[in-house]
Amino acid sequence: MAPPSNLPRLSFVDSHTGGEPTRVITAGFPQLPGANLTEQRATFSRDFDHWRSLINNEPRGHEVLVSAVLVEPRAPDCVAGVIFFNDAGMLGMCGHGTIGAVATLAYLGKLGPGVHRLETPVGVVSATLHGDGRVSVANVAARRHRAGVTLDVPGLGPVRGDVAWGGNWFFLVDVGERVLDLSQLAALEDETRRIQVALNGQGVTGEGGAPIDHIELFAHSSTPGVDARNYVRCPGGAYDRSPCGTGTSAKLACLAADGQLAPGQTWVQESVIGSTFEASYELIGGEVRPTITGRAFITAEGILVAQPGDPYAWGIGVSAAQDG
Ligand code: PYC
Repeated sequence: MAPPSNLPRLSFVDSHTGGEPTRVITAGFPQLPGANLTEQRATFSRDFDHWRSLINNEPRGHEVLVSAVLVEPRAPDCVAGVIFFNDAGMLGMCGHGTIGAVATLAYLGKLGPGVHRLETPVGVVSATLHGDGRVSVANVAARRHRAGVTLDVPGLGPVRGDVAWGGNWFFLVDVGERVLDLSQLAALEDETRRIQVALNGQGVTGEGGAPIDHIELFAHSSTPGVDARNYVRCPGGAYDRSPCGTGTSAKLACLAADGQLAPGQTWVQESVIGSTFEASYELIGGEVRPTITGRAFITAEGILVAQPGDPYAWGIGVSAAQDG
């Protein structure tokens, strides 16, 4: 669908969770047709992609940002439906983004401490806002789909990893004692890009041929009390500044499958910038149900404006309609 000629004004609140930004659109987004959130996300992707671009892409957003629109929930007892997206397209769930959305709703006075259910396109999650501002997200069920898959990665050689679901599809690679820190960013970006290309080229997917669009390298951490450090490449190529809620969930599914973490045991996951999430899981009906705890801070609120005549009104790469 072509961008409309009347330009939007969108209210937003920005936050960061462990350094990873989230932008929640609080007013101005059009109604999304669809019988449920999965259909609404498909409508968004097909007919409203220029809105995604305006909100999330340069010059009003950037590649690190994850944004969210709030919609009327269809599932019972949910405070909101939430659809997450970034510079490359739609996401399934988003752990840091859910923590950011709950912090945003609290900042706006729309919810207080307690348990709140949120509907996402991949299922209902429940978020507990604690009195000190931390948020615990009881995520959708996580599972390991394939263990020990060997990819032939040009420039790297054989790379072995697990395919797991934590609300998005991940390829998880154990890089042992390697140092994952900010001094390694260029190499980590190059390595995970090569792995992404190899996954696509060698037809390694999640269940039902679902594309794997997140790559997670994890390693030993030298920080006391931390179990592992990770570098997560998100769709589009930016790395997650947070420890990645869905990636940590996928990791828990692998640890559970390998008998390396018991239900209820705490796992502390550190990101490449050093921010942490605390995680654990319950086994419910044989399913791994992860809970991720972190904290978000509000960084800005305002109105996204696009003026008539702006060639980048809908973001770089989307041509403006007659917007005057
Ligand atoms: O926290 O799940 C997450 C996430 C996904 C992409 C960026 N962050």
